[in-house]
Amino acid sequence: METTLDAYLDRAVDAWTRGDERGGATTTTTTTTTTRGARASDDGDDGDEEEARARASVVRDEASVVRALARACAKIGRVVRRAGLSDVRDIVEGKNGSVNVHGEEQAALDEAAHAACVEALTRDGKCAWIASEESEEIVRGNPEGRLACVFDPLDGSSNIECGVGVGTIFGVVDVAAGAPATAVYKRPGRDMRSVGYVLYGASTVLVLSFVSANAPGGVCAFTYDDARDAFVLTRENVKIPETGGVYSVNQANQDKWNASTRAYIDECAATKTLRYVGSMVADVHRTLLYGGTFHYPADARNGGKGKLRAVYECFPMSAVIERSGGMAICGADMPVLDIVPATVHARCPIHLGSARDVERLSRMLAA
Ligand code: FBP
Repeated sequence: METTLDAYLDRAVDAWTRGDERGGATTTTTTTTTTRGARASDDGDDGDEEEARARASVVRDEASVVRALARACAKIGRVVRRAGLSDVRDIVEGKNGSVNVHGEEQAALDEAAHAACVEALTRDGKCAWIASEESEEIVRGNPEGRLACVFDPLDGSSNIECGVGVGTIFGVVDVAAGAPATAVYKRPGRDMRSVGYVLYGASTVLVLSFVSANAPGGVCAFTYDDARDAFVLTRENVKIPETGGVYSVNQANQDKWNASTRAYIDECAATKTLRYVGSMVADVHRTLLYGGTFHYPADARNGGKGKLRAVYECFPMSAVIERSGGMAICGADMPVLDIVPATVHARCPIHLGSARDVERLSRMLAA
């Protein structure tokens, strides 16, 4: 019997409620630990139990957020597969009129994907804050919410017209009751709880690490089944190979990189195969399954920070890769997940992939 995403999340929430995952869990529930932890010492077991119940209820909320995002992504997948057909806009926004096939349609789909995610998360009501690449400001959700969701609604959208894989990238963090919008990003990426992405490619695939590295089945992949309008579990405990024969980078930028980055990529060029789609989700998904590395190095642009956004592109992807046994750095011995961004749209360099390959780069960057 195939396991749907819904059944998987029910199972995961049960495991949390039973406490199966709590032993090694790394997540901090800012809404409870600080306030209740202190009391635990006084009330003994009662305190612990209450805290456990609070954690489990946050995990239930989180399952609801992941379900809402999956519904939005299933909708986005149906539209992306029809990209180019005149009714695309009608499906999503009921608008028709003055867009040409290229740029604007692209813009319309970015906006449409953004709106689909915000609408689903707002209707779900579990998020206090919603941060998107397509919105300058962080959107206020339910002030009672104990979670916040960050996402890039349609990553790689410049590839839609030519039918290359694009995706949605997302991450969830917990926030204390009444916390300001800055609580969403003024913290290390390691605070990310559920992370993942949806690839709209040959098939629509959701890769999910639920709550923490200790989730049932670890990093899982679900394939969208049109007939059942459901994501079906197709891979569990996804582990990135220790090393790989592929490297992925926009080599056209090499004149903008520092010498050690160039030296590493030159070494790859001499010993490995280059694969670069130019859509982060597609390039990272291939790297996760086949091994190797993906890079968007620091370069002279954007104040030396490179191109990709820390909070809703690099953090979720780095967490997926780390939880599958790989590594993600932004400099020598500098894990991406240790960065604390200054703004929600801050950029950061990224080198992720097979541990042995990224370790080699880290040593070269340190030299
Ligand atoms: P968007 O999120 O704005 O689409 O940009 C991100 C992205 O398209 C990534 O998916 C991809 O890895 C990168 O930019 C490609 O950049 P470049 O064209 O400079 O190689």
